[in-house]
Amino acid sequence: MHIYKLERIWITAGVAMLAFFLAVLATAAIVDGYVPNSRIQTIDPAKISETPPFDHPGLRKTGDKAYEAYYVAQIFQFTPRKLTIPVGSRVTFYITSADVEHGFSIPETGVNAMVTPGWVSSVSHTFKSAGKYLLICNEYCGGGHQLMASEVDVQ
Ligand SMILES: [Cu+2]
Repeated sequence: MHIYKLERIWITAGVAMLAFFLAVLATAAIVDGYVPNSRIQTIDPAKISETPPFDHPGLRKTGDKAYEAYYVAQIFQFTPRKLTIPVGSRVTFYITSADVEHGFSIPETGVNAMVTPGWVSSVSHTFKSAGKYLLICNEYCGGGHQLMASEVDVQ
């Protein structure tokens, strides 16, 4: 089979780039202990109800317009069902799942995390405008997936 010189150059460049990116990923995973950035710690999914702070999910004020929100995702709901915060608040969400893989997304805000049983995911956002933000599960998790929603009310 004949391969033109220019084709060979592009194939070589493509394979070299792929090898380079895989080497960067492997280095980050092995040397830096990289895990997907939303997963910050492990938790026993069977003991969520007795593991602080997830034993009392909800909002905690940590400073002036700074909050931490602890969520438990479970078929087919988020706990808490609703958050109310003032405009301009920065919220760091901590989410874990009690059963299966869920999603945690607030459309048009950049808040988007995968929620895996056994892990705590985290994502932060500053709510600069007032409104009722819909918080949804964006990973198919079963027959009632479309019902799985919560609300962030920014006043
Ligand atoms: Cu779902």
